[in-house]
Amino acid sequence: MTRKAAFIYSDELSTFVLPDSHPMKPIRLQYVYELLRDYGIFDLPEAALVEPRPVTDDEVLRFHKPEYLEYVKHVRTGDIPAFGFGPGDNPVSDGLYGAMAISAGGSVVAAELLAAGGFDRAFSILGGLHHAMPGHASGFCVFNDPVLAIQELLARGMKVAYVDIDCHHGDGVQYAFYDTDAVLNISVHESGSFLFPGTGFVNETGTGKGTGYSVNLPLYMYTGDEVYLWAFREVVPPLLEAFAPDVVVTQLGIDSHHRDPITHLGLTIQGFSEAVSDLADTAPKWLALGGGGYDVYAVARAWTAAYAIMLDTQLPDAIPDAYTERHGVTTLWDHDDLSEFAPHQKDARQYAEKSILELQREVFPVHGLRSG
Ligand code: OKP
Ligand code: ZN
Repeated sequence: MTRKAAFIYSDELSTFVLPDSHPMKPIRLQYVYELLRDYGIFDLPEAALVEPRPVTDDEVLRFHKPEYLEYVKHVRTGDIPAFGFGPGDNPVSDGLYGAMAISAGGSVVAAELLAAGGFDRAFSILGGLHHAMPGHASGFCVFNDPVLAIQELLARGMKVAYVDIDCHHGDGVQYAFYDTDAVLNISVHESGSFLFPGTGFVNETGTGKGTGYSVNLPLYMYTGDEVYLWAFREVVPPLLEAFAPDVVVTQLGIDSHHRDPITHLGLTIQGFSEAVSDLADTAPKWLALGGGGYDVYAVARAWTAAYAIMLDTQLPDAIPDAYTERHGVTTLWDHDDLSEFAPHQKDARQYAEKSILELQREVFPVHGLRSG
């Protein structure tokens, strides 16, 4: 059965300006849209392009502090930085609020479409800003749209699981739901021992009635497809099946790609897509968000592949000529030589195995699963 899948997109965020030295390249979003368009995917009857709207103050205030919202709304280039802003990861600029309001609004629109019933699947590549905290910006993230989208779904009576496969730990989302069993929150990421934000260890399992509802699967540097998919499959599908959500919210950061300039995992577009297909299989309704990804063509190819999975359609490996002429990329899948990662896979497997065993011991029993 093919199901209607919304794609939420506007140019407004792609043209947001950050310093050239900043790893986040907003133009990557336009490259995703163009690749999907050139593949002709929006011509499929199940595909629907939907415009985002700015998030409202009330929606933002479900998670963020009023004084933080006021600051973000009025800040201008050259103002005194506060609330986590400053030179480096989170610079302030004119146009910051407008862009961030669209980013977060896209995710809330996606939640509304799923709750309203016309769509089973929705993808907002504008969002996935999982590090934002109630009162401060962090790691390129201003408004925590995954939290705002989850809040919207909860408010409409849906049972929600969140799965974050960005290379970085989804610390802001974990913070939001750390003490509740209303949301199952799973993050698979490069270990905080090697990467920002330095959290997301296996022993962070939640508190009070939330114990066992925050799940972290940290991985060793250089972890490649095979070890990644083995670890992912040991942990994610069993927990999702046991929790039995109405809707799965996924953060699909592709900074786990072997070419990503700021991280160290060794995934390919194929490996990423297999994990995404598994998520599709376990999600009755599916709200997908973007996230990290600092190799712009890895982003374009990965999120094109992800939207094709949402539509249950296959794309040819050869990228349409018009796109290749403009951008130089030729294939959807990776065909790179990954031999430099091979010597590390033994360590990667051992590291993952330790995480898996600990999760099976500490978290699985909470969900009625065998303790390994
Ligand atoms: C955002 B997302 C030290 C460098 C930290 C922040 C990386 C944010 C990644 N100041 N850089 O999860 O892809
Ligand atoms: Zn990331």
